[in-house]
Parts: sequence; C-alpha cells; structure tokens
Amino acid sequence: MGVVNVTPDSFSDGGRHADTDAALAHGLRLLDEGADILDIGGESTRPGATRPLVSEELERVVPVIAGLAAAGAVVSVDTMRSEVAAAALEAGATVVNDVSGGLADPEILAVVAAADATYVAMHWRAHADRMDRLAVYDGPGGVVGGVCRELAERVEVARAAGISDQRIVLDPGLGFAKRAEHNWDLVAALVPGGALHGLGFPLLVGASRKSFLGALLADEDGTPRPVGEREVAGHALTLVLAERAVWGVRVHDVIGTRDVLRLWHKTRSAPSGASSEA
Ligand code: PMM
Repeated sequence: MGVVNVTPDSFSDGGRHADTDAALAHGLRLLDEGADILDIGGESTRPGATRPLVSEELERVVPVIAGLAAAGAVVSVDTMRSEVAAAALEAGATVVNDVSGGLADPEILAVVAAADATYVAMHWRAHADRMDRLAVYDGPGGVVGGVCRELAERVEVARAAGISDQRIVLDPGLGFAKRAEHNWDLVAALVPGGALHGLGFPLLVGASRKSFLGALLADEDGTPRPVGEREVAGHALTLVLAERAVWGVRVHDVIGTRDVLRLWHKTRSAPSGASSEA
C-alpha cells in the first residue's frame, strides 16, 4: 500500500490545484512502481497535528481519488470521517482505511457496510493532540493484550454495523498512542500463531519512516535519525513482516518495498536445480 498524503505539509507548493496535481502525479508514480493499493489521506495524524475542516479534507482527497481510480488504481481513503468516506467511495475508492477503527466517527461503519467496501480498522485511542498521554497498557498481556482486546471490540462493532468478516483488515497502529517499546513489542508479537494473527483477520502494518525507527537508529547523543534516513530500517522490517505472514505494509517508498518483496519471493521459490557452479 503506497502512501499519498494530500496534506499541506506534504505538498507545500502553493494553492489547492498544485496540491491535487502533485498528489495525482505522486500516486501515478507509485502505481507505476508497483503499489497494489494507493492510500489517499487528507488529514495529518502526526502527534500534535490539528484537524482540517471536513470541507478541506474533501477538497484535498476527492479529486485525487477520482483521478487515480480512473487510472486503474485500487484506491483506499485514509479518513476517520463518514462524510469523507462516503464521497471517496463515490469517487472510486474501494477501501476505507480508518485509523480510528470507527471510534472517531461511528457513522463511518454504516457507510462502509452500505458500499460493501473493504474496511481497515486500526488500533487507536485518541486524536493526535491527546494520544501520547494514552500510551499506557497496564492490563493483562501489556500492549499486545490491550491492542488485541481493543481491536476485537472494533471488529464486533464493525460486524454489528453490517461489515462482513471478508471485508475486514486489522492494523495494530504502530506509533498511535504507543511509546517506542510498545511498537517493538507489537512487532515481536506479529508472528504466525501469535495474538495479532490470532484475531483471524488479514493484518496491515504501517511502520514506514515512523519515529520508533528514528529512535532505534539514534546517534550516540540520542538524536533520532531524521525521517529521510529511516528507509533501510523500514525495508528490513518489511522483510521481517513478509516472513511473518503480514497481509500488507503501508509504505512511502514503493519501489524499495517492491525490491524487498521480489527478493523475498525469490528466496521462497522452488530450487531451480542449477549446479553449484552456476
Ligand atoms: N499511519 C499513518 C497514517 N495512516 N493507516 C494505517 N492503516 N496504518 C498506519 O500505521 C497509519 C495509517 C501515519 O503515517 P504517515 O503520517 O507517514 O502517513
């Protein structure tokens, strides 16, 4: 899943039209590079981010979704809002990636159900301005137990709204109300037979460029590795997650991810029978 963020901090080159064109061009490039799904978002979820108006979010994502769907892409909309999900599905999206798992705007679930769209429910506790305070997992099983219980609740609510199990994908929400070690505990639990796979749904993971990778790669003074220099670690994690039967990864660098997955597939293919000198 390739990320197309249509937010002012991503495409800060002037007016709305420039944003739309830049996002469209970016999406087409990711499609060309081999993304299976393009995830279009108009709201930044970075810690401390303020929310756009619904009208702003609609203006950002709808033309980009329409253009990329018309180009043949499988389009996902990254939104927590039912109005935006409805307009995105109308414009050609077939996946709703709701980082709040239906908590921010419960109406979104009925919109997804009515369209028979795929629903990505991510683990989430609060909007970006409050989530860091909620990174506490004192219950049984620590962060893994907490995330699994809270995701299972979201599944029940999604089912009750009419979303069928075949349409549900779950995401542990790395970086959302999680401290660095929480993310690593979740990654460690992402093994076949582990608690997250045990929920019984395909798993999507978004780790690309996130701050827990920056913290891991910090220099001797503890200064985190800058965002633009975390790609290799992200790719290594993709390889680990592929090996552990994760359904999808949400990434910024599609071409590098494709390379990693081609290599991974090669290592799993049947031996060619070539001689050892070959
Ligand atoms: N992370 C971000 C945004 N949307 N959606 C899903 N399903 N999973 C994620 O981990 C996720 C997401 C934030 O990352 P960005 O600011 O780099 O887009």
